[in-house]
Amino acid sequence: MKPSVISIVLGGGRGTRLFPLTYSRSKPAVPIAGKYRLVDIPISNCLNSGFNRILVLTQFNSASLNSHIKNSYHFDIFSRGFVDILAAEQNMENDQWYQGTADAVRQSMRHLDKYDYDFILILSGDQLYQMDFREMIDFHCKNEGDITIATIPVNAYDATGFGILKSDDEGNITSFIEKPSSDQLPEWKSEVSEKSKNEGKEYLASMGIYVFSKNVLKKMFSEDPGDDFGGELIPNGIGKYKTLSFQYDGYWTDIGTIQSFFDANLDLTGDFPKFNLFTKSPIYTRARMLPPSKILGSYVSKAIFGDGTIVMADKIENSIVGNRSRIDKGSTLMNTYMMGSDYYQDTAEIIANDKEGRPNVGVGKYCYIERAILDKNCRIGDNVRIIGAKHLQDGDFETHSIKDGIVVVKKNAEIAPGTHI
Ligand code: ADQ
Ligand code: ADP
Repeated sequence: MKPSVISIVLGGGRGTRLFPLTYSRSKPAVPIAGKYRLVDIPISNCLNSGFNRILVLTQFNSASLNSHIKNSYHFDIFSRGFVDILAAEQNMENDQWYQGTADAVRQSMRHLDKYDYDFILILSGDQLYQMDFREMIDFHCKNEGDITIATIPVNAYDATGFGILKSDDEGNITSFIEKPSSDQLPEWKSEVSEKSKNEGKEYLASMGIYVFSKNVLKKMFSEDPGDDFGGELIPNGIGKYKTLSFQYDGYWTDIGTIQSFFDANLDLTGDFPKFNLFTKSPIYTRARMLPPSKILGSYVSKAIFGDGTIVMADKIENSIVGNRSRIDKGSTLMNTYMMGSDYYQDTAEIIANDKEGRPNVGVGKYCYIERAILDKNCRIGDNVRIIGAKHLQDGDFETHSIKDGIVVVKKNAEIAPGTHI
């Protein structure tokens, strides 16, 4: 019999490490790969696994996430599927926002009571990976788990940013520590495969992907007032509940920082990207009915183009050019993620801007842009140079921020002609 599953995507974190991309939109709504949003990844994984009842929990800047979900995920009336947003809300018993991941799910439980389900699959809203969750649920059922955590080997550098665990030969998790300090690390090494060992990945990390049997989760919530899964409920439950490690060996990355977001996106432009967009399991997103992309006389290598772009540039290399992007002649984009635009300007608008010397939406003439992220609807004037570099100091300015040596031009920003950043 098919297991009865409800999936919950945790999309409520403030996403401060992704500022300025998350300044006016929630983290799951951040555009990736030129045409998708972060939230499309966990939702597509669920749909491709055959689980079509999905709730997205959110609380910050939910407007653009709401419109994306509403416009993207429609189900016919016979499938009984849905992707719904549950925004933090006040009610008679509670006037607080979600205090953490567990609290967000705890507060949402009353909305789940109207559904039939045996298992809850809890997912993060900020990770890039392709996973068949059926295998994880089967593993949970076959081994009669109360809780199953998806795990992956990581190196010592990354280990301090994750929940780290140890398990016995049968895959039972015997201990768990959330974000250990580097001094604590040596005692948290695990037996891993020869391949992982050779790559220096000797710590078993929680991927923040959990399966709970329904009654177990309800019991845990009634016993443990903790707000977070990683910091409280999971470690407190070890020994009390059968907690299993489901080891995953595919590509998985957490995209919580500008650096990891930038790397994960640009990796897609390579010969053999770690995340494969071209698979039989589609990544769903909003169908936009845009025209095909048009490229006029540009040298292009290792680049991904969204739909409806108009590119007259000299050179586009190692870059992503998002939906509706317009790049004028003589310009170069290197190692850059241009998110694109929400709209096209009409000819009258372009002529008026040219007359007034106001940059048009997109990248103007003879610009050089390297190691940058251009958020949506940017207006980059002619002869602008934007060059990110590792040695640059972090900073936040009116039109852009610098983080990890990457220049992030803010949404709707206007960069005057001739500016050098
Ligand atoms: P973190 O990623 O640090 O660690 P957290 O920042 O709490 O955990 O975020 C997990 C997910 O929940 C994110 O998608 C975030 O947006 C969302 N979230 C955070 N606070 C929320 C709130 N109040 N309401 C709703 N959603 C919220 C977690 C685990 C680690 C594990 C890593 C793997 O705690 O053990 O190793 O994930 O990435
Ligand atoms: P983000 O992608 O940054 O999260 P939103 O989803 O809030 O932003 O905005 C995208 C939507 O807004 C698009 O669907 C587009 O139709 C609309 N939009 C935004 N700016 C304009 C504009 N100046 N003219 C027309 N439509 C716009």
